[in-house]
Amino acid sequence: MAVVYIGLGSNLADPRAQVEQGIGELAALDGARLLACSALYASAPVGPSGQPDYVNAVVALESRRSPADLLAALQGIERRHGRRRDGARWGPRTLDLDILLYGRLETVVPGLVLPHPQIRHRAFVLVPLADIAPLDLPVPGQGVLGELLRACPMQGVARLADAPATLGVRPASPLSCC
Ligand code: A4P
Ligand code: MG
Repeated sequence: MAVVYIGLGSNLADPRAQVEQGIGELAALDGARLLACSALYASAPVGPSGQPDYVNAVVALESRRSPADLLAALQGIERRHGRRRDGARWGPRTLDLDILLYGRLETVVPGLVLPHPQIRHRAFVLVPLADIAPLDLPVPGQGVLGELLRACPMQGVARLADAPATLGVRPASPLSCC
């Protein structure tokens, strides 16, 4: 059993609805239990210019699935949201689900890097992560959440809405475990 943090992002086809539905689908995953959900944030695109702004959020799950099995489940959800992978790197997408942290696991295998290597560069990840994780959360190989947050430019990240109310989790309550 591990506490897993998953980042959600969308900037196509009603991004807020994509993210809210994605959170609901993560909450319903077999072998996982939703522990906490951040607020929803609007953010300026990191990557190619000329694409719409994003909606981002982060959830914490307690997972009995292996990292590879969880990634496969996330990619299944992305596909059901019409995600296509034929565009530019960091280009627009209906729904992106990244495993940010899987407990304290550090691994690099084909198709999976943990922790996600871009966490420290991404305010759209760090800000919602800090809604639901303690500031002393270790991000193996990168630092501690609070330090990463202080060092990262805010990149136009702005709170958009509370976590979806139907989930039955507290919206902005840092977990005491990691
Ligand atoms: N992969 C490896 N490690 C992981 C992991 N920890 N979690 C592999 C998820 N996937 C992982 O991902 C490419 C490959 O990464 C997959 O085949 C998977 O096996 P992808 O989702 O197909 O493509 P991607 O998302 O474009 O790649 P990448 O490098 O993960 O991009 P990011 O970091 O997700 O960035 N700007 C704002 N404001 N908000 C955003 O949400 N997102 C991106 C995408 C760019 N700019 C953004 C946002
Ligand atoms: Mg991705």
